[in-house]
Amino acid sequence: MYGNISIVDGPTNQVAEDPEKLAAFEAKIARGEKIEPHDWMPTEYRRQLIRMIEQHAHSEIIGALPEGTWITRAPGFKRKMALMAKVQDEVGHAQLLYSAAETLGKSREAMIDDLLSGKSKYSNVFNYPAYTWADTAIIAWLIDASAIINQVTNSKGSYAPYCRALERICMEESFHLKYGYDNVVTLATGTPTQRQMVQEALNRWWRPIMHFFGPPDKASVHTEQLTRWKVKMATNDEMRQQFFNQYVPKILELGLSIPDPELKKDPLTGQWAYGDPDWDEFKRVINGDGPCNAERLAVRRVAEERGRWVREALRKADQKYVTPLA
Ligand code: BYC
Repeated sequence: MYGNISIVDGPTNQVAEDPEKLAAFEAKIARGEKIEPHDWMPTEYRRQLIRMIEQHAHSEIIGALPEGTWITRAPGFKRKMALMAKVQDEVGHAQLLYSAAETLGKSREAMIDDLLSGKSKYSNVFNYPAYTWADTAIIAWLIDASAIINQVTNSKGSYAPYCRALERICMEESFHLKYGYDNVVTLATGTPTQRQMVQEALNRWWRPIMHFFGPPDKASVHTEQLTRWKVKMATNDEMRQQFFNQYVPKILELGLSIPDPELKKDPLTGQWAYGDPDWDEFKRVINGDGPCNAERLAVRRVAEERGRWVREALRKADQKYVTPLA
């Protein structure tokens, strides 16, 4: 129970909804209209949105960590400034997304508790280490590119607060993409050692980036329901294909190679075929057993503990402000 709204964990297809209200809701979505927080919505729509937006918010704050560790080691003052601004943006995105999820009735405290206890998921990609500066370049270029594909698509969706947050996030992400591309181009056109560094980083991140878009459509649990309700505006495989179409040519143009011997475009269908990116690894990582899962959550727990006094001070100041003096 969150506030006075009951949210059931686990599949809730069994919840009996008022058929008239459900039909009106679905007709509204079919007409392309947006749903606002005060509108009637099925319990399952609410639950799914909380799940997805909350995971997205967690991904932003955890996603600040791999790049964040490079702030003190960035090559040069300008790049340090740019990286600091990017990391700050990512944390700001989490703020926007937690606020959007709160409109559905789950408190921010409950969301953070679920992240720290391991109950809530966050994006697989942030459970891998950033060994070199080149890793941060690949993250800022190709992970932000993947995020933009996902977010621009879903910003046309049905839940208005999520769409508004995504629109703003995408504007900032487009700067990140340029920053990441600039870093990759610098390394790819630099010394042989720099070229090797960026190629090795690409080799490390390629598989996690394939996983970023979610499991293949045939294995996706939520896509059917979420596309029907226009929460997801494309399937996982469609977004992955869009990434191939847009970014494979750009990667090859830089003289880098893609670590998948089976990757090829079918000239007739225009679809990219690719090798199995090891979906077992994906499952392990999203269920808590990736190279950095424990470390990422441990860092967040320390941050939560260190920030406790600030939250308490703010809460007390707030109470003092609203409680009339005796
Ligand atoms: N990672 O039925 P499916 C950023 C889970 S941050 C982890 O296809 P759905 C950035 C899925 O949750 C931006 N888990 O799911 C920040 C489900 O498990 P549960 C991050 C994943 O929801 C800092 C199960 O697998 N973007 O850009 O229909 C620095 C079955 O999957 C993943 C977002 O968060 C994954 N990759 O579709 C730099 C986008 N994929 O919940 C950059 C928002 C799947 O049943 N999320 N799972 O236990 C989405 O768009 C959708 O949730 C997904 C998955 C496309 C990811």
